[in-house]
Amino acid sequence: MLNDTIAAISTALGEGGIAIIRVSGPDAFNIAGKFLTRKNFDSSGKLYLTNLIDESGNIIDRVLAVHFTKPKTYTGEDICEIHTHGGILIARTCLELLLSNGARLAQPGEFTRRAFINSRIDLSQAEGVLSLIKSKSLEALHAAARTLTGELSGEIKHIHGEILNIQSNIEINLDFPEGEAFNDSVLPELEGVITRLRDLLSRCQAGLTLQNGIKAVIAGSPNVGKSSLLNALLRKNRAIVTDIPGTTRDIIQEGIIINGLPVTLSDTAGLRDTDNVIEAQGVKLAQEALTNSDLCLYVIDSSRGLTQDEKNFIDSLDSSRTILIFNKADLTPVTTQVNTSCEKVYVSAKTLTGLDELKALIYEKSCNDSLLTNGLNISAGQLEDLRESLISLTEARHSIINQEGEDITAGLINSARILLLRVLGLDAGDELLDNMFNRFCVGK
Ligand SMILES: Nc1nc2c(ncn2[C@@H]2O[C@H](COP(=O)(O)OP(=O)(O)OP(=O)(O)O)[C@@H](O)[C@H]2O)c(=O)[nH]1
Ligand SMILES: [Mg+2]
Repeated sequence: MLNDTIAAISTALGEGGIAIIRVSGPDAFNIAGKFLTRKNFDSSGKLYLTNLIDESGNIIDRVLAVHFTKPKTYTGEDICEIHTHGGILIARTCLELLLSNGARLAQPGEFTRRAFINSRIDLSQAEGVLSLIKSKSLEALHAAARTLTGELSGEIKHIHGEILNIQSNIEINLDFPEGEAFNDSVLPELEGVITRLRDLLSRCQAGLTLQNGIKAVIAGSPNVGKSSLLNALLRKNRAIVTDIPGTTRDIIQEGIIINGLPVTLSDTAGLRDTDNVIEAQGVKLAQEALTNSDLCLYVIDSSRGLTQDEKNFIDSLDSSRTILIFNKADLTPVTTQVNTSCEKVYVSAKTLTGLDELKALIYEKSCNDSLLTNGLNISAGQLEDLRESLISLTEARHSIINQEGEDITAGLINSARILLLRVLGLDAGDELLDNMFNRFCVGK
């Protein structure tokens, strides 16, 4: 596979200042060279001004071209980049010339996949590249950059080294069972590794939250001010507001960023039994959205007090994922007792009071502040491997305490170690790699 030379347009398609066509592989210089009038690219990494010509020698564009000589390149192979003037036709023509002269169109993420195969980066750094491109906030960008620069791999390698130590201590004991009881020294070491891996997992969890954001659904009875609240949080009139109960039918989704955390807000139809077919569909959609949400923003009209239906509904909600919002705080409140451990906040969508407190609560409920600023990027699959690794280590700890036998402990520790290698991509099968790199765009 690596004997061939790949090419793709690496910049976004469309009209822009410049477009970059990238060619990587053993024949990169030869293939690209056929269409560049300049023959001398002595300095690796230096941009040269030259003409881009077609097979008949017609000038297509005046371009900048650069050779990156292997092995210290993005992919670890020879790379030629041609920087054309931005324009779909120029970039496409250039790419077609390369493809009809020996290059193959790169698959999504294939340049980065080659970087991984040629050991220029490990799998967690590849994830960092992807996250960097997809980041929606500065904080998410920082988390991706920390991963890309190897902070995550460094920590995993460190933990892997410690596990390897423990494993060899246990295995020595398997070979010389008459020696000292191994658990005296191994147990505290293992506990240290468990703590370290748990911390790392929290940082990765925070990174994933930063990258994917959270889904918050605004729900509640009709007319309590859900749509008004959406508009207030967005600071624009996105949803229709009237004093007629049952105004909102479809789900209205908009994104906001709270301290770097992307939050998708969904305004939904007021929850009630209704004979109106359209409204009933809206209510069904609202219920589905709630099931799939990370956070429920349950709105109550504080000037009206709670109905029995509302009390029952609140009882059914998971308090760790719910914020009770007493809206219309500008009006005289009617106090009703609610026995719930849900966080509560008073707001007025009309006078825009209490919105900062609400935002702070949304943020607090979704992530831990210090972890968020230390977030590391990882894919959901890699996070799962880290989690499994932690479970194996915890089981190994139990097996030592319960004296289940050194071979069982050694087996569990070995599984934990192999899972860490998978995160780095050192034990990755083709399927894992396909899953990983298919999420990239062509040209990356
Ligand atoms: N005084 C006051 N009125 C509000 C406030 N928020 C909303 N309202 C009014 O309450 C009425 C209903 O507002 P909506 O935002 O449409 O309520 P909703 O919950 O989306 O209603 P449905 O879509 O029908 O479920 C409108 O007349 C709003 O002007 C508030 O904070 N204070
Ligand atoms: Mg509404």
